[in-house]
Amino acid sequence: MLTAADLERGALKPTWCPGCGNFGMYRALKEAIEELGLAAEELVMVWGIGCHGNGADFYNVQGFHGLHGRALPLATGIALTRPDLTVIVEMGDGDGYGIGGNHFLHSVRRNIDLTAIFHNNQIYGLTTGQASPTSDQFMRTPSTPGGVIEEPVNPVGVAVAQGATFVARGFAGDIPHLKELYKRAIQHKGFSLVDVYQPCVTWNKVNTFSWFRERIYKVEDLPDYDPRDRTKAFHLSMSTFHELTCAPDECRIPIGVFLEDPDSFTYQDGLPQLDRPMFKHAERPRDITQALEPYRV
Ligand SMILES: Cc1ncc(C[n+]2csc(CCOP(=O)(O)OP(=O)(O)O)c2C)c(N)n1
Ligand code: SF4
Repeated sequence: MLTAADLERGALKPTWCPGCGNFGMYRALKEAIEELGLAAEELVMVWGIGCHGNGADFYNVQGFHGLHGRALPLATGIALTRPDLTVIVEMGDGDGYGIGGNHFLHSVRRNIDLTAIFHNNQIYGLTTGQASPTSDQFMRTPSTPGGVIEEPVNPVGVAVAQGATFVARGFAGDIPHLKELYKRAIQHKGFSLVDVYQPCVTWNKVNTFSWFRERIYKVEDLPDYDPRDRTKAFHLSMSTFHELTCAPDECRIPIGVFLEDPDSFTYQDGLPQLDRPMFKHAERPRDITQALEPYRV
């Protein structure tokens, strides 16, 4: 079984800026994997491109560092050929909701059995602070000096409306809560979205740790909390407006599991040929020593 320490790559330590929200997400995920008792050969991770994607260097797992926005198609291929594995995908908001937005939409409606974790820092971190699809309206950034004009993407609302079977939102500043979200998401059968508010301390000076702490509350503390109620989940997803001028008592940001359908029909369920994982259909491994002989130096 993997321990949190096993998941670290020894001397190769994360190079994220000191204080970056990625550290909290890193710790929460390592602990979630340990507490779920996953073995190294049962787990595969896929990353998109961005500061979050540098996690590919820091996790000691079987994994794939994909192209910008293309982590979900790669993960889909893995999940379909190896339905026996636990597949975890990490993406950024620019990566997954921007350039990869179409893949996000279709992965949700297909209900591919995997866990998608979005590092939502509401900015392009790696490319030095341009506006992303989840940047607040009117936010000034190097690419929007007059302020963002358009409405941000509402990933939780999109996923709920598109028939997602597990939708959660976490906060990188609440590691114990985030770890529990990760565990539930990984155990869910079907596509699991965990959108995580991950403060970028270098480029987003508005949506900071303290900004979130003043506004966040947990959906499970609501008196009528029922994660099976899609209509309520959608209403909840709409109460996330957090314009820059909004005072803490005027805008409250819910975190937690918005939606969970424990009896979901996955894409894999619709493919009876996956009863036997595809790799088991392949030929037995062959000895390629002879084929390599001409290249020996
Ligand atoms: C096809 C393509 N377009 C643009 C880029 C440049 N690029 C690299 S990272 C990045 C933004 C990453 O932002 P985000 O996904 O929000 O992740 P973060 O760095 O904030 O974790 C961009 C635009 C690229 N690598 N590939
Ligand atoms: S630029 Fe932002 S997201 Fe990237 S490592 Fe630094 S603080 Fe984190």
